[in-house]
Amino acid sequence: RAGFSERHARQSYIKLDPLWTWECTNQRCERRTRDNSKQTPVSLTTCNMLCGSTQLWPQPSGPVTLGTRAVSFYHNQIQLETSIRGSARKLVEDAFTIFYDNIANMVLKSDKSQQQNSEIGRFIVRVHVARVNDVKLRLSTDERYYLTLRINQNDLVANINATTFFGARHGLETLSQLVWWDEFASGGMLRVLKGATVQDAPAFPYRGIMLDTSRNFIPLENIKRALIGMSANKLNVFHWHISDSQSFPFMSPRVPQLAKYGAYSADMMYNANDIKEIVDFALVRGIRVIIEVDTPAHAGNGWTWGPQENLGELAVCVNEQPWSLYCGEPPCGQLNPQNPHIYDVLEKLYKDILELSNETEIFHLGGDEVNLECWSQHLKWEGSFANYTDLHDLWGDFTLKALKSLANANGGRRPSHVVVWSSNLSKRPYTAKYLDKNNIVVQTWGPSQWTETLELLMEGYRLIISHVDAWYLDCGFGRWRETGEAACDPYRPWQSVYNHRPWQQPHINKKLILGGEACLWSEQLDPDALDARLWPRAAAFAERIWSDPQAGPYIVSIAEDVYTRLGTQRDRLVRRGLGAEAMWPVWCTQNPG
Ligand code: CP6
Repeated sequence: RAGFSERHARQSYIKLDPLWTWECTNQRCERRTRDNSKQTPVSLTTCNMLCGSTQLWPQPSGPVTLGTRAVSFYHNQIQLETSIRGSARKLVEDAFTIFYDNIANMVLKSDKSQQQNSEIGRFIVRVHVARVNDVKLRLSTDERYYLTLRINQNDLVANINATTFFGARHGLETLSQLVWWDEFASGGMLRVLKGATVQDAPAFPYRGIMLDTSRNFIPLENIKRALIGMSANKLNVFHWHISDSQSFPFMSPRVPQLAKYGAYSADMMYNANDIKEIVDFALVRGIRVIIEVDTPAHAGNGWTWGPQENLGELAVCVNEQPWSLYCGEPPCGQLNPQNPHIYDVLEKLYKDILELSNETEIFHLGGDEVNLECWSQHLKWEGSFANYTDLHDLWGDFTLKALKSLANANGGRRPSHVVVWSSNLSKRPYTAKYLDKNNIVVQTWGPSQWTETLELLMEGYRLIISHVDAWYLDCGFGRWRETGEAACDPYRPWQSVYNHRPWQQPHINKKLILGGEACLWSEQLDPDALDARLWPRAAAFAERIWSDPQAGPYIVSIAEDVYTRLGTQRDRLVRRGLGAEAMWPVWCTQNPG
């Protein structure tokens, strides 16, 4: 769709004066007033594309060469050519269809029609994938791709070479960024650079977005939009924080009681088919889905029943007051380790999660913000429970038993990467007792100044980094936790997200950092706000985690090209139907009226 400003400029009855055009000088586009009678206006996008300044986002990590000449074409000239077989075949075809539709939509959603002639015969997209049966995304998956674009006879030929489907899909994403809709080329025309080579590979294997669907329910349609945005930014993990103390929307086939008692309503639930739909939707977009049922804390509504009445409910201190004594956030609730039935329930639940997400390499156990006061006041300190002098050991024992349930659910083996949120249990002396660094991965979320990240690296733990002061996209860190007031304070702008480079510290073993995750908690987020809360900030995160570009030679630490490229990427997200936030006034990038 045309930008707001373009549409309105056209509709206004007053002739706008002066009219701008964009001119390339020293690989930089500058706005000039246009001599209305003589010059054809040039849009900012066209200027940028032909100015030798790449408009790729995220910036590829390998060498890039881009031509500064383009050809015009029609979308129906694009065709896929691939000889690959195996399971990757259908995925490549589906990913190509998504690529094709994105380009077709640039034309179909514009209120201008194509008027120029095509300058090429065919636009051939050749995709080569070496490992055609490697269609499961793993941490070791080779996501590299090599893209070339050149004219051959009368045809434009794009070659995408990759080891796996996942790399090929990234290549298509990059290719789509060499194409643009030129509003002003005699009416409107698709254009594509005539020559390019791009070598690219991610800096980190784990590039995640976490979305909380418990505090406020997020419908499938909106989750899919988040996945669309992720795929456009080469993010590859959707961490689905599917439950919390407020609601339990996951309709687990083996334990339906949890959603029956815990969902906000029958409409606000995810059933098995819904989850499969999301997992399939994610896979063609190069994304794996990791479902987290947070325990033992952050579990309340949904757990207020017990299969054996005499053992009590599955959770304690649910809705207990005053909440600040018993949990991090109202309403309270924490699993009841004196009801041994919780471990059967967890095993069934874990089995459903493993099956539905089709994900057995990484499993998220939750484990954050356990409140020992809640247990201390609500459990009976008799029998074997009388032996606990430090309740961290009760927490640790719970964790080991939950891990046993997980192993049982997974055919007797603990998944190779079990993620837990950082907490007091991920500190010494509990780490050595309860968290085996060979298969436990810690997701650190404390402020970046805290030493937890460094200490865990020193102990040899593998990490996923989600520092609250940089990569939390919600409003949760601010005043409301202290005062109960709703406020988005401090709001982390995209620049803070982008500038965070927690691995730029001396004496750390960077290999232990599997990657990072931008987290979006939903206390103050519902489907209507989701797109804008995510984009373009999650795109800024994506470039940091994909290619980790160096800080530029500018006084401010963000180079000018980052602004231009992210602005272009933001426009692409809007064109794909996402409600991404504006980055600056229209004035800064206004096209000829
Ligand atoms: N919910 C859960 C939350 C938070 C966490 N876990 C959270 C804590 C502090 C801030 C934001 C969010 N809302 N389950 C911590 C991992 Cl500032």
